[in-house]
Amino acid sequence: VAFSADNSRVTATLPTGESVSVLLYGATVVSWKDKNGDEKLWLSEAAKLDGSKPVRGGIPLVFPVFGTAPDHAQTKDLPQHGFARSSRWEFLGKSTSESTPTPTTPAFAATATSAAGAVAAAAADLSVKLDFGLSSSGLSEDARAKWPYAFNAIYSVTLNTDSLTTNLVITNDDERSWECQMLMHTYLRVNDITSVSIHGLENASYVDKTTSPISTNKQTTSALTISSETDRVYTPAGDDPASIPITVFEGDQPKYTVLRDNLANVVVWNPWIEKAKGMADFEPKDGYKNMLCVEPGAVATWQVLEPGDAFEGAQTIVLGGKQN
Ligand code: TA6
Repeated sequence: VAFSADNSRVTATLPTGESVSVLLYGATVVSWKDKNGDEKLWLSEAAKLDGSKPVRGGIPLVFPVFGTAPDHAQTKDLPQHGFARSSRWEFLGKSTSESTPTPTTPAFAATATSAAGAVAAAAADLSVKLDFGLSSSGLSEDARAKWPYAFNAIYSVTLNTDSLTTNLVITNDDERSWECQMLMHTYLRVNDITSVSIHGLENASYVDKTTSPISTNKQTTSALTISSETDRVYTPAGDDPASIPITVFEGDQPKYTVLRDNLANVVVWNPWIEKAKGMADFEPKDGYKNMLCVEPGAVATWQVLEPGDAFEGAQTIVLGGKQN
């Protein structure tokens, strides 16, 4: 695994060519490339990467509040989507794992120079996990004043050969209980939004935030397509909503399958023309044609954490239709 880290970003590349790049600012994944070097995430050409504002693209982290919650005493003073995506996280380290033993015996090492040896080495199904941490002491004075609770967050980004996993563990280190929401605000890259359909949300109830007042409990009975501003908070049906895979197709080709762990909600967002025009850091303006936010989260309700409790949520984005 090739690896580089400086005081602003960490990048890891697998021997098979896949790579991931994470800013310490917000622990924001800003790039995920497949073995051919094709970028899988959308990043605005005007995204601020200097920490002056949350990144427009990649995978910003939303915690402890999704959106704004003016009626919620504990989080009403926080900026939209909370402080996780605009705080400086610490890089805690990396670990790699491979399922194929690397050549150790001299004979094997000798053949490693042969084609067979090279194939064996390339077959090593490597993965690399990058860990990031944020706690109350790492917050800005302003954030801590607005949300004074003791917490710890560990965020792991794991690059596999055919998927990317992001996992967030939040612990309550306070004597008081508090409640939170979390979401991974993933900007997936697509070739043409008008040929995209999203499967897995059939029969799911959703809140539509594009209507005023927002409308609740609407239903989808078929695959979702995007032809105007879309901003919906879905709760897939069934007794384990987090277990429903969400697959993004382009035409008849599955491009991404989003698997969730303990995140019952999925937000689907595309700003479309007018809202894209209205965001200064959204460039190019027709970039809405090349992105789709599919955002696993626990946002429809509040997760109550008693002192010492932990809440963990994860997503795995699998390339193609494969479902691990
Ligand atoms: O993900 C949906 C959403 O809540 C939209 O309502 C829109 O506000 C989007 O997030 C982007 O929010 P941001 O604060 O990053 O501009």
